[in-house]
Amino acid sequence: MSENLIRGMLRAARKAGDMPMIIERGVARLRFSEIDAATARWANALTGLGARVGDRVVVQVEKSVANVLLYLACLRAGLVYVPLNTAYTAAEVGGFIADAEPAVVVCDPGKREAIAAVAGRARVATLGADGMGELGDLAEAAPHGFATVERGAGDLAAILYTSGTTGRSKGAMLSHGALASNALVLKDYWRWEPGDVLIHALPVYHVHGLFVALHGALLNGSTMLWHKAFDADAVIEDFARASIFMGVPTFYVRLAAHAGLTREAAAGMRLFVSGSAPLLEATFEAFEARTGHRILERYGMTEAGMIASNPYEGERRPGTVGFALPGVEARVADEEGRELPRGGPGVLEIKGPNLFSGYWRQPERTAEEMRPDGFFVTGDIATMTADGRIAIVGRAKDLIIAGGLNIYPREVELAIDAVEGVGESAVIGVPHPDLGEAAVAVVVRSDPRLDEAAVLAGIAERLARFKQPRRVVFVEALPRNAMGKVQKAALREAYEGLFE
Ligand code: MLC
Ligand code: AMP
Repeated sequence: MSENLIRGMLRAARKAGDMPMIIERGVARLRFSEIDAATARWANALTGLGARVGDRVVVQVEKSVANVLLYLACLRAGLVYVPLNTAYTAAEVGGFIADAEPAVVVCDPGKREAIAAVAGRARVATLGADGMGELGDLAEAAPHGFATVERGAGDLAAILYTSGTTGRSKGAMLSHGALASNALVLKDYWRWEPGDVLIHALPVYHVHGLFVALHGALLNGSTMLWHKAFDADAVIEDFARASIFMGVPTFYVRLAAHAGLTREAAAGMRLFVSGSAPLLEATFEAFEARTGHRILERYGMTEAGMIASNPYEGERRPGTVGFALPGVEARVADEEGRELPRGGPGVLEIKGPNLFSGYWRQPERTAEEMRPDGFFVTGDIATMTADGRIAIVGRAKDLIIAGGLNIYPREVELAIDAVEGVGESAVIGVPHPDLGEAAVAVVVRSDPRLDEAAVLAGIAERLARFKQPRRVVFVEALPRNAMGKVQKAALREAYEGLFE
């Protein structure tokens, strides 16, 4: 039997019939009844460009209806979808292309020249936010029939890049089976029901917006109210027409600060989900006081999709991420992978059908994070109660999460260290009222004339804007321990009040 993930979506679409699949600013942009023919046309366009089963398709385009069709067409044609953050610079995109070796690269028309210069042997095709561009034109003219490619559960559907703590990116390989199992578990766990309407305001190049939100709506045949980017005014306005909202904590911080967030405004909503970074208890409480809704916090990561969730009906406890999802095993372990007694902190390890299939062409790095018994080492520090409730209390990995986006300090340090006049640097995350955490660079100068602007200018072409430190501070020397390792905890403490 084919386990191509698209099959379940096409089945749900047939049931949903003429219902809108995507509504943008009040206008139905796509109906469920249209997606069979539309994805067939897009699949024909991709194969017309030379993409064959198993080939990678690297995609860096603005969030759009056409982008969704492109993703679904990749599934349908057995191509491996590789989405990239639109904020990545051409230099960063070039690195991903060199690693993924795609047959086709799809980019915004305005970036064609810059991307073509780093695309190597891949075919480059453009796709604008409105569906215009070379690929849009090809899809428009392509035949309406396409035989869905048979896929087994282990065949790859997507590769999502996550940077490593060494600064080098790793492509997490995600199979049709892993994505389907996670989506079906969430459909039950969060009680998706007929008639649910999802407000989709997340980007569609990460797990949260692409898999958790999009797959949920598509497998349930639910209409999505489509927001190109998060805007608190527009989201609150849509509460009256929707039932589910998903966001990163920054979305909830901004909603809670908005005068329009009231009990009446949110009265028709059924479920608010938060994840991708820790939700502060203060945000949870402010949101409940204003709306009466208790936000359901869940926890996940690129390599595993969703791992744990607060219950739908039981207690949604702030500061915790609930219980391991059905089918997922979780343990809190010491550095050797031995399970620790319940209650104390340790590294969270997990196992289940949701797990990735390894890092693309990096078996040695996959092996570093997998235990012999199949558990994956998340790098998050957690506690677990006797009845299995998990709280994420820290990170063993050197990672900053700003506004739900990951910043790997090592990658930023390498870029800063290459700037003329820099002796050495340490990049840390410090509390930020809007983003949760923000990156700060602590720099030792080799040239005393170096200033903050020069450091930032020196990395502007290399790193996406969101990775660039919000502040650069200069010190005489970095604090180091007896082993010579930079004491980041001491630096975090020294600068924790920087954004208050
Ligand atoms: C934008 N900027 C950021 C940023 N987003 N800087 C740090 N962190 C971020 N997250 C920068 C911009 O480059 C710009 O720089 C300035 O901040 C303001 O830009 P903006 O476009 O006005 O920002 P805004 O639209 O308000 O974006 C903030 C945001 C967005 C929080 C709405 O980042 C967002 O949608 N985040 C969600 C990310 C996400 O989907 N994460 C899920 C990962 S999946 P300047 O100074 O040049 O103007 C995952 C697994 C799981 O983690 O469990 O889900
Ligand atoms: P990513 O690699 O982008 O998928 O990010 C995954 C990381 O986000 C996890 O390893 C956690 O550190 C963090 N994360 C996701 N959800 C939560 C949450 N609810 N609470 C705390 N951290 C979270």
